[in-house]
Amino acid sequence: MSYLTRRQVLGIALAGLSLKFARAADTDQSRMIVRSPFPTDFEMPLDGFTEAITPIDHFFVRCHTNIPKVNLKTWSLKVDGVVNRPLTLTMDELRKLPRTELVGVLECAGNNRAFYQPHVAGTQWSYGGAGNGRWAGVRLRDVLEETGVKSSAKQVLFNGADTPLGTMEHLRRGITVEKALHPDTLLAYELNGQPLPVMHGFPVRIVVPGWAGDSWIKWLQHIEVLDHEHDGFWMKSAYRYPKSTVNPGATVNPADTVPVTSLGVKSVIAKPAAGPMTANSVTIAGAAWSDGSPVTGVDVSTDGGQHWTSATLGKDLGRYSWRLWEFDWTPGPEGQYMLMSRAHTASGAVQPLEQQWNPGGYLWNVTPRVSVQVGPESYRRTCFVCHDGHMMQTQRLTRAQWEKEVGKMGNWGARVNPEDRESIIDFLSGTFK
Ligand SMILES: Nc1nc2c(c(=O)[nH]1)N[C@H]1C(S)=C(S)[C@@H](COP(=O)(O)O)O[C@H]1N2
Ligand SMILES: [Mo]
Repeated sequence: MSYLTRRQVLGIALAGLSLKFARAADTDQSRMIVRSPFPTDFEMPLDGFTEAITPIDHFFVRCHTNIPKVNLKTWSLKVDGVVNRPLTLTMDELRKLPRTELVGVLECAGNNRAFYQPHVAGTQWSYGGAGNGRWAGVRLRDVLEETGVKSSAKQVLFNGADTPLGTMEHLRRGITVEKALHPDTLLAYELNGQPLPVMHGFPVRIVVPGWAGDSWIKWLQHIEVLDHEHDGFWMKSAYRYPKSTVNPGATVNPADTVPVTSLGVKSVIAKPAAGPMTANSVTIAGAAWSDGSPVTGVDVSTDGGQHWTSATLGKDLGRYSWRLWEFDWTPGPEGQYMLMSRAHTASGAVQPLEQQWNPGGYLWNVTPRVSVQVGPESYRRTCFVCHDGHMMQTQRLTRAQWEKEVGKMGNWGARVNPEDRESIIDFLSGTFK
């Protein structure tokens, strides 16, 4: 009998893990925040908002139930309802229609839900329930025109291949006929130049640019044109937003709500992180998007909203895309600084300074606030010669230990001016303790 070495055991365990991931995921879980292993909800980390296009292995995932494996050989897309000529399309037939593409933000309606006060039940997304993809496929309009939509049509309902769990109703979401016939609403079969990944709806999903993710049905297999508004659970009870302002924590009568549709204007600060500044200067950076009205500017404040300065915008990838922005900042004297960003659009929409609470925790888009602490000039000019601030940030030392440490650094060659010593130790021992 032979025993496995630790290395062998580890190797087998890792092989098992990667096998499992290969089966379950197109997404590299190691880069994602797992909000729920099942049903699968993976969040993009904050640094994803510095990427112009979100790579597939960085793209958030939101599933209500299982992830179906669709077999293209047996798959087809049925289109019926109040149409003159119901249709069934294979992938080959779909691909023969004119191909079109756009870059667009997919954002979960419940993104940032974790920030609502009072708290709201549901997936506790921080910022990363959003991604910016290059979607390619055909116009939904082209398919609907082939079927001939009757004038009585009101809503277009989408049905995916995932199956309900327990006694829940099958997830079906509808969009207005107007949005369905909009030339930018797509039946997408590609993301970032690749066949749509399984997790993101292979073989076809609906892309409803400017609208929240709940309308972007994945694993599409049936499109039904209705002459009424679908009154299933997922339209009637879920994904609804109050028609008017409600008090935080209030219960809202369903009659006073409407379905979630458009996203609001929003910017996100990807860096720096909140906490002590780790360098003398920093590029404040992030992304900004809206409901499809072009983002025309992002203003940045470093003093809690008293003064605003325009950030530099990155490349314009189209009106549904997010736009990267950045702002170089060298802080003034020691102290606490509140960084904020505020996007505005061509239609005159401005990112709000206060968030409206709502019972579903949807459509969070308030100006982000990141509080950073700037050390005294003495600390910055002495310690940042050799360190970025991360080394100091990971220490938990008493004042006596910090005194010793500063002495040790002096022995290693750091130039610590005698008149700076006290203020450096004050800051270190008051901050990293
Ligand atoms: N068939 C189906 N489509 C779906 C969902 C789902 O659970 N099943 N989730 C929706 C929600 S709530 C969101 S936010 C997006 C997430 O898309 P992603 O997983 O590609 O990021 O898909 C939408 N489409
Ligand atoms: Mo969502």
